[in-house]
Amino acid sequence: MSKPPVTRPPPLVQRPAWKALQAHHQKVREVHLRQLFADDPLRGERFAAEACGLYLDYSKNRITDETLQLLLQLAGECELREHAEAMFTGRKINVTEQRAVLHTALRAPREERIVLDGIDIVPQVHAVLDKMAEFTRQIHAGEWLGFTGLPIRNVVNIGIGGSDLGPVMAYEALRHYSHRDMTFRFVSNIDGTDFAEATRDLKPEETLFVVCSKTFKTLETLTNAQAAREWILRKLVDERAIARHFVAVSTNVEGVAKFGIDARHMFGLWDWAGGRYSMDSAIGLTTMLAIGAENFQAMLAGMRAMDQHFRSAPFGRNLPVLMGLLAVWYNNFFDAQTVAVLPYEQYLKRFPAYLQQLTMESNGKHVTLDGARVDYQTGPIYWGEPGTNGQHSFYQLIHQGTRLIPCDFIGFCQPLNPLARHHDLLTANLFAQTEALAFGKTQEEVRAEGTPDWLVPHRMFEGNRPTNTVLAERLTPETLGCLVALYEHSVFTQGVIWQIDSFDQWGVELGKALAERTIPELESPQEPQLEHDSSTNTLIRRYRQFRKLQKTGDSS
Ligand code: G6Q
Repeated sequence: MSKPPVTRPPPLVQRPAWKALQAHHQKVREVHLRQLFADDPLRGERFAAEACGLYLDYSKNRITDETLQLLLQLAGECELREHAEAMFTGRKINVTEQRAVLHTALRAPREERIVLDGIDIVPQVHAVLDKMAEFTRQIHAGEWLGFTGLPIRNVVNIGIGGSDLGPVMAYEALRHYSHRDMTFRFVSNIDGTDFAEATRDLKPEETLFVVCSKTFKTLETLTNAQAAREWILRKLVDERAIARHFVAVSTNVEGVAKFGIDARHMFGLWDWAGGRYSMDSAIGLTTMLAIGAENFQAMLAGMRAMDQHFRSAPFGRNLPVLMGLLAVWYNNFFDAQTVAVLPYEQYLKRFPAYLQQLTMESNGKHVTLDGARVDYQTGPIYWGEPGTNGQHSFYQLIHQGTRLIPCDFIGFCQPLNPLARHHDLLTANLFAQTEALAFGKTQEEVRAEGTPDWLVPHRMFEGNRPTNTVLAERLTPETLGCLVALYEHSVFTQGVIWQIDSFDQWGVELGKALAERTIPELESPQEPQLEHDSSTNTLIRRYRQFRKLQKTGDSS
C-alpha cells in the first residue's frame, strides 16, 4: 500500500489559537466557578445549547467567554468544518486504511445521494435495512421457524468489539421498547464462560444465532460461532438445522458460506463503516430484532438529526463541537487524564463501556496523520457508571481527590418506569452532584456548621470540578440515536484538533499476533521451545503445568 498524499497542516502547538489558549489558561486556571457564577447571574442560561431534543448545560465548566472564543477559533484554524465535509462527502479520511468514513450514510434517508467511487451508496444501505426489517417481521410473526418447526424465542448475538458493544448497549438502553416475550443475549468473550452462561437455559430448537463479524475472520467470534454450531447440532443433529438457526452479518461472503450459512441469510455492510461506528448498520440486527424495525428507524432518525446539526449549526451552538472542544480544553491545558460519563438512567448502564471503545479506540493515537509523533496528549481515558450507584463508590475521588476529572452527566426528565418518588430523587441527585462539584463547600461554611477545627480540612470541598449536563425529555430510540451521534461527532472534533486518524485501530494488532504465536505453545503435547522474554516463558510453563493437571483430571 503506497503512502497516500497527506497535506501537512501547521503543527498544532504552533497555531495562534493554541498559543493564545496556553496564555489564557495561565490567567484563568485558578478562577473558581463560584466567582464565574457570581460575576454573571445569567451564566447558567448563556452557556447552554440545545439540539435534537438534547439540552447541553456547559456553564459549570472552567471557561470564560474568551476561553470559548479561543476554542472556537482553534476549531476554525484546524478547519473542522472542512474536515467534517470531507467525512460527510466520502473523502478517504481514514488515511492509514485508505477508506472513506461514511457511518453517517447508514442513517441517510432514501432520497439522499451519497456517491462513493462513482456509486450512490444510499440504495445499498436501504436495501439492507429493508432486508433486516423483513427478517425481523418474519421472526416476530412466527413465519421464520426453527428446524423442528418451533418459532424463534431466543436471539444470541455473537460478535466482539464494534460487533458487540454498540448492539448490546442499544439493546440494554432500549430494553423498555423490546419484545418482552423474547430473550436476547450477547456473547463476545473467547472465555468459554460467556457462551456457557448465555446459552445454559435456552432451548436450541427456539434459538437463533446472529453471527456479527465484518471480516468474518475474528478469532473470538469464529470460535464462539463454532461452539454455537456444535451446541445446535448436539440437539438437532441434522446439518440442515444450521440454515434455520444461524444468520450472519458480514462483508465476507466466502467466509460466511464456508461456515455453512446460506448467502441469502447474510446481511451485508461495507468497509466504509468502521466497527465501532456500525451499530446502525446490519450489525444492529439483534437490536432491531429486539425493538422492531420502527424503533430502529427512529434511532436512525435521531442520529441523522444530530448529523445534520453537527454539519450545519454554527460552532458556538453546535453540541458535538462544544463538547469536543471542552474535552480538548481539559485534556491539553489542565492535563486532565480522564473523563467520567455518568448517566442517571439505569437503561444506559452499558453506555460508558460502549463509549470507551468509541472514544479510546478512535483517539488513542500517538502519531499525526502524516506519521509524526505528537507532542501533546491525545485521547483521554473514558469511564463511568450509572448514577446514583457511582455516588456511593468512586465519586469521593472526583469530589475530594487530587485529580481533575471532568464529568458528563446525562439525565432525563421523564422516567420510563414511574415508581413512587424514584425519578425525582434520582434527578435531584444528578443536579446536586453537579452543584456540589462546581461550588463545593468552603472552610467557613464547614466551620459554621459547628465542625471542630481538626475536622474542617476533611469536610471541606474545594469545588471547581467541571461538568457538562445533557438533559433530554425521555429516553427513546430517537434520543439514544442523538446521544450516540453526539459522542461520535465530539470524538471526530477532538481527532481533527489533534490531527490524528480517528478511524484506524492498529494498536490492537500486536497482541493478536502474539496470541496466535502463543496458542500452539499452550496446546502442544510436546514441551515447546519457548523464545519469549523470561516473564512470558515462565508464565507459559506454569500454565502448562496446571492445565496438564486439569486435563489429566478431566480424562480420569
Ligand atoms: C472497531 C474495531 C473492532 C472490530 C472487532 C470485530 O472499530 O474494528 O472492535 O469491530 O475487532 O471485528 P469483526 O466485526 O471483523 O469481527
